[in-house]
Amino acid sequence: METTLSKEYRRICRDPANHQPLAYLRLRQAIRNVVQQHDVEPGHALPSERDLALVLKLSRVTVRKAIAGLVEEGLLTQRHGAGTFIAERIVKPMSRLTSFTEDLRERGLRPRSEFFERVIGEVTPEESMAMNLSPGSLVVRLHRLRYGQDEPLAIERSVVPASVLPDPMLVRDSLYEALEQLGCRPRRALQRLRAVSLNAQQARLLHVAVGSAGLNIERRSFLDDGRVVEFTTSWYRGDIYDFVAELHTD
Ligand code: 16G
Repeated sequence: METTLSKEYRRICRDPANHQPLAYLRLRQAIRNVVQQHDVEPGHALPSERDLALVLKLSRVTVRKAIAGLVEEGLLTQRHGAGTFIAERIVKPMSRLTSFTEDLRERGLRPRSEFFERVIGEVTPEESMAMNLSPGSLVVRLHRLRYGQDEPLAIERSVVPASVLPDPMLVRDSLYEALEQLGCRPRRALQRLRAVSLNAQQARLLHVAVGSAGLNIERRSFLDDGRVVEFTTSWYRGDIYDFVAELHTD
């Protein structure tokens, strides 16, 4: 990995299109790139801080800073006494409002969805309460099984006001990409996370045993003007995902 990484780091430094003056951010990008390009697989160890500093002619403080940010993002994990590794589980920072597609691409995994439902219909009483919509409003409903490479990772049911997303077929792979194109990418979200045992149908879809641990997440996302843009309920596989949050004292 050391040579691939140092080649990538040097390439970034020489790239005239790269205007990043800070070495630790360039190194972070180089590590991200080698993971995304599958030049190094999950579970592999990163060269030691000392070796990286020597090979890349950087200070250890710079290398440490680059690594710390990627540990926080969930791309790398550190095991005490053993070193730093490319994360095997998918670590999802809870402080960033990202999409499934973005999360997977960042880790070099190919996202894919199987649609069970992609329709337009009338809002239910529960949805109208959750989304602040008047009874009778139209909504788009998506029910999807979400894959990373060819492995099923999550089941998602999303509801989006038709006033924001007029045609369900505008969502091809990513809901957030479709919303972005409409100028309605969510800016803020409220999320509730709950531990669940996956029922028979969910377990069958996610290729795990019935009763396996899952994470049930409800997300309500908002536009800048306060309108609710999505109400999504997801069931993520508990054996693969870690949700992490950074906490601060007041
Ligand atoms: C994530 C979101 C979900 C959102 C989806 C959009 C969580 C817990 N949930 O799965 O609310 O609708 O991403 O992904 O993170 P997409 O743009 O790939 O369709």
